[in-house]
Amino acid sequence: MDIFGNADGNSRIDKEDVRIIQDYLDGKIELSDMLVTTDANGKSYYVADANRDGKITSEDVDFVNSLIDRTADKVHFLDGYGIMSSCRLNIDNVISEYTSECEMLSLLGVQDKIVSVGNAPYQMKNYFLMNMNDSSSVYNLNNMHSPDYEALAVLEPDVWIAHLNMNMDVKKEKSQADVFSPNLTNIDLINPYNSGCVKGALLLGYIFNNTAAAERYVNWIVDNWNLMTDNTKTISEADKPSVLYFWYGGYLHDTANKVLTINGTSSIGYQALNLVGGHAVIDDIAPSLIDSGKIGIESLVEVRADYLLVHTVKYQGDGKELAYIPAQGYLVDNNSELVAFQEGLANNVLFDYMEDTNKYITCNELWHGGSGGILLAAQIGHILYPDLYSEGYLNGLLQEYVDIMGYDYDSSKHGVFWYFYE
Ligand SMILES: [Ca+2]
Ligand SMILES: [Ca+2]
Repeated sequence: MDIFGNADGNSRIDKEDVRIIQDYLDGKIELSDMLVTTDANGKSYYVADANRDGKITSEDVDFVNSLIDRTADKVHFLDGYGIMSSCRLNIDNVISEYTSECEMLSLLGVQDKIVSVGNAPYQMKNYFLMNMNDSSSVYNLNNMHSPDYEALAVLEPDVWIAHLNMNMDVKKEKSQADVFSPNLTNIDLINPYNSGCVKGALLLGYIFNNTAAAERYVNWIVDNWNLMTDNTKTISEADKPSVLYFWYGGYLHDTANKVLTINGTSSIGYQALNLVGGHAVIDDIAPSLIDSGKIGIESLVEVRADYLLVHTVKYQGDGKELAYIPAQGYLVDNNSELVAFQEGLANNVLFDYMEDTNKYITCNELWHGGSGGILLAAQIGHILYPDLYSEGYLNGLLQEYVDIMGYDYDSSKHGVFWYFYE
């Protein structure tokens, strides 16, 4: 957790951080022993410099004490994109852009502070905002990247929790709020502690004064990551099925369009696939594609993959709703659209060689952050290795996640997230 004053870098700001700084001031430890963090520009800082004046002095001891008793005006930190940020601790009104930010505020028990959300959580507020006393007056940002700033100013936001690192300077200037992005959408499935969703949960846990809840969420991610990592160790490389994993659109939607968007090696989809022991075809045909990117269908004509996965997003971050994406998620109880859509993948001539029952879609609600990294991996695990990941495990994991995030919701009665063939 990159909060200045958190001298040992762990998940809490406490007397141990004060002790480390005092030990340095007393000459018991060297400057070279002090933890360093690096921002997005590669500039390094001592984490113990709690008041951010460039030196480690007794003022930092005082500052950390004021962070512990929460009397500090502001806490300073690097946000999830490595941008130097600060945030007040006395917070009434919060802008929460996307579903993952709203889930995190539910986890931390502070959804009543929300005054505005982006279109995706707005459209699905009966789930994502269910812990607000009254979500009827919440303002819809529509396009979270470029909202109506004048309408927002009326809401007097204190804090704006952004989903991505987009238009941050404009948001700061126009809203006068403390604006930062914890990068909750990011998960690192090589080292989960390095994930935006893990570090961001702990950061928000401090800011909103509920570190214990944030730690429960982090432990859930790490425990299940360990389980999956151990399972995958039992699978030899040669036995791993090969998988093509695209975003819906392009050629899949319109065969006149000769490109597809494929999940690159930094994407959640690629990482989830690897975590549970799938072989991503992109490793063979476009290993340098780090972010998701376009690939011409001519590169796929000769490919013979075992499975096709397609990721779908109905409510886009820019406020658009894609009518052709099937109804799915927490608030949908009828799976007929999803089943028809998934079965429709069988008609695509490019993947005609593949077993029809090896073609699946994955759901946007299970993409971002901890839910994406772990629940998506479990879904893919069940598709590829049903003996290792039973449907009972997958369903149990989903309910565990819902419970941890603080939602009163029975996922055995509600929700459409996946469809498996008998
Ligand atoms: Ca600490
Ligand atoms: Ca200082």
